[in-house]
Amino acid sequence: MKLFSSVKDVNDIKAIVQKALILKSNPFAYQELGKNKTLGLVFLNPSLRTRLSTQKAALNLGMNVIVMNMDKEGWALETQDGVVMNGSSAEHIREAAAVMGQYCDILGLRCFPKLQNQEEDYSEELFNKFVAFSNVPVISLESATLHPLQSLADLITIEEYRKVAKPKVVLTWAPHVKPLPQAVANSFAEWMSKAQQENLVDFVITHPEGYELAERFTSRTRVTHNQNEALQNADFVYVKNWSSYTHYGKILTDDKGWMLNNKKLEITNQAKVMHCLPVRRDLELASELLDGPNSVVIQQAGNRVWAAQAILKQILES
Ligand code: AN0
Ligand code: CP
Repeated sequence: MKLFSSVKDVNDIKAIVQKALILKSNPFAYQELGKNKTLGLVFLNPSLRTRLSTQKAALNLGMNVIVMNMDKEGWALETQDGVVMNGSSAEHIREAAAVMGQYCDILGLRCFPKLQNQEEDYSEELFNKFVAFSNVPVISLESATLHPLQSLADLITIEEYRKVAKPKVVLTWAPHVKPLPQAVANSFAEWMSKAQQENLVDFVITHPEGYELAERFTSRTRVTHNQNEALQNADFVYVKNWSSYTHYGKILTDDKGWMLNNKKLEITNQAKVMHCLPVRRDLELASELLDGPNSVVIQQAGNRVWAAQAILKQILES
C-alpha cells in the first residue's frame, strides 16, 4: 500500500478490520517493523483524535513521529501552478511536499475543503499534489471530501458491537450552526456501501431535502427524507452534520427535530449511537444520549488507534 485516501485503496475491508482487531489485542507485536522509520503528520486544520491516535499507532509500531502544524507554524502554501507568487503565499506545495518527503518515510495530511467552490474541493487538488510531489506513501488525515481513517475505525466499532450478522446501520444528518465538510459522511457512505455489497450491513441514509451527498458515494444506497422511517429497527445510528453539497457549503435548515434524542432512540432496535467527534452537545446530539448506555462514541474514538495502526503496518510491510 502506497496511498490511503479512500476505501478504494483497501483490497479487503473485512480482512483489514480483523487485522486492526488483532492489533488491538496485541498492540506491541510489531515494535521492530517501524524501527528507524519516521512518520510526518501535516495539519492544515485542527485535530484532536486524528493527531493523537495516529501518533499513538505509529509509536506502537516503533516509529518516530514528527508533527507539522502547517496552518499555524508553516509558510502559507501556494497550490496553483503557473502563477507569479507575488501574493500572500510564501512557498509552493511542490517544494513543501518534496522537502517533507525527504524527512519522512510516510506522510499524513489533513486538508479541509474551503466550501466555496464544489468543483475545486472535489478535485482534491491540494491532497493530490501533496501525494504527487512528496514521493513517499501518504495517508489521508481527512481531505476535502473523505476521511478514511475515521470510516475504518467506524467499521471496526460496528464489528465489535454488532449483535446480528447483518446489522442495520443508519447515517442521519444532524443540525449544526457552522457549515461543515461532507467528508465524514461521504467517507462513511463509501465504506458502508462497500460493506453492504459484501453483505456485512444493511445501510440507509436519512437527511433533510437539499442535503443529498455526491452521487458517487450514494448510488447504491437507500436514501430517505423521513428520519423516523429510517430509524426503525436500526442497530447503529451514525449522527453527523454536513453542509449542502448541491447548494454548495450552505446551511439550508436548522430544524431541531433532526437532533437524535432518547425519544427517537425508542424507534430503533436499542441502537448503538455513533459520532466521529467533536460533537456539539444538545445541538447535534442530545447529551442524554451521549451520557447514556447506548453511546459508543468514546470507544469509537478509541478505535482510531487500531485503524491507523493497521494502515501504517500495511504501508510499512509493502
Ligand atoms: C470536521 C468535519 O466535520 O469534517 C472534522 C470531523 C472529524 N468537524 C468540524 O469541523 C466540527
Ligand atoms: N474524528 C476526528 O477526526 O477528530 P479530530 O478532528 O479531532 O481529529
